[in-house]
Amino acid sequence: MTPDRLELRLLRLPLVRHFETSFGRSYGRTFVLVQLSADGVHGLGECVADDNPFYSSETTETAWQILANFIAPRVLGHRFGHPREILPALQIIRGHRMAKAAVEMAAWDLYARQLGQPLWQVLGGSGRPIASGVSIGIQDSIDQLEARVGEELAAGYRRIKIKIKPGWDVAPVERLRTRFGGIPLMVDANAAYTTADADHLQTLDAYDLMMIEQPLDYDDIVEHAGLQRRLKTPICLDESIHSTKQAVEAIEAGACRIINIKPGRVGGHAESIRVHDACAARGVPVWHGGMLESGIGRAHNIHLSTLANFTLPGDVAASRRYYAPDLIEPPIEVRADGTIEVPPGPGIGVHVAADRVERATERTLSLTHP
Ligand code: OSB
Ligand code: MG
Repeated sequence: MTPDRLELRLLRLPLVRHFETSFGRSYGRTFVLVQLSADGVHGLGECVADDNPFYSSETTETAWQILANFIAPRVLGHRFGHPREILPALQIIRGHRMAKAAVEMAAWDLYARQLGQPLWQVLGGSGRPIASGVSIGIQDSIDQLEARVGEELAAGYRRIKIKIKPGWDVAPVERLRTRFGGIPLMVDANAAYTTADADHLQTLDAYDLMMIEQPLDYDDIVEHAGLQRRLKTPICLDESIHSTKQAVEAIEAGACRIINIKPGRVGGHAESIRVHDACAARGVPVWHGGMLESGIGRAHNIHLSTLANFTLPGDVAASRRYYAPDLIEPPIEVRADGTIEVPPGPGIGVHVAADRVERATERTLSLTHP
C-alpha cells in the first residue's frame, strides 16, 4: 500500500457514566480518530491519548501535532508492503506511541480490507469469541460499588476489576469478597502507591486477587520487582510497558507475572503481537487492556484479543457501558456467558455511523500526497 490521504478528526463523546481512577474523574473522552486511505480503500484507527497527560505523557493535542507534522509526512506517499513496516518507519520520532499506533492500526484495517479479510486473520488470531471483563471506577461509597459489581456479574462478565487508591483498597475488596465470594477479582492502582506502602499492599494477599495492576510508578520496573518479591498476589504491569524490550526486562527482573497489552501504549498491533509472543515464550499470560475506546478502537481490541496468549479476560466490554449511542451500529454486545463475538467482515468489521462521527467532530484536518 502507498497511503495517499490521512484524515484527522478531533472527537468529543460524553461517557454514559463518569469513570474515576487514582488520577481523577472523567466525564467523557476527547480523542483523535484517524482515517488512512490508499487506492480508494480506507482504514480507521482511534488514538487512545486523553485530553490530559495523567495516564501517559501524551495528550489529544500532542498526538494531533505529532500526527500532522511528523507522522503524516513519513507515511503519505511511502510504499509499505505490510503494516508491520509502519512503526519502524517512525523510529526517528521518540515516544508518542499512541499517536503512532493510531496510524499503524488504521494501516492494519486498510491492509485487511485490501485483502478482503477480517483483521483477526491478518493479525494471526483465531477469530473466536473473547472473554470479557469489566473495569469499575472508584465509587462514592462501598454500597454503590457493591451494587455496580452485582450488575456486571448479572450481565455475565467473566472478571471484575476495581480501581484502587490509598484509602479505597482493602475495605472495598473485603466487602466484595464477603458479598460475592470467590468471583474472579483484581485491582488496578494506576501507580497510586510507593514502596513505603509495601506492608499495606501485603494485606491484599489475604483476598486471593487474580492480580494487582500497576501498583507503583508509571515508569518503574526495579521497584515493582522488589514489591513482587514481597507479594503473593501477581503483579500485572500496564503503564510501565511501552515495548517488547521493556516487557522482557520486566519479566526477567521479576517485576510482574502478567502483562496488560494496550496497542495504543506500545505503538500498535505489530508491537502488541511482539509483546504477546515474548510473554508466551516466557510463560507469562497477557490480557487486553482498555482505554474507554469508542466502538472503533474497541473493534481493533477484540480482533487482537483472539491471539492465543490472551488467556485472561480483558477490559474489552460492551459499548453500552461507555457511549449511548456508540459510533458504530450495531454496538458491541456482551453475551450472557460473558463473551463477545468478533465483528464479521473485512478489516475491523464494524459499521461506522457517519452522522454520529460528524456530530461528535470538533475539528478536521485532511492531509494528502501528492
Ligand atoms: O489503567 O487500565 C487502565 C481507562 C483509562 C485509562 C487507563 C485505564 C482504564 C481502564 C478502563 O481501566 C478500561 C476500559 O474499560 O476501557
Ligand atoms: Mg491499568
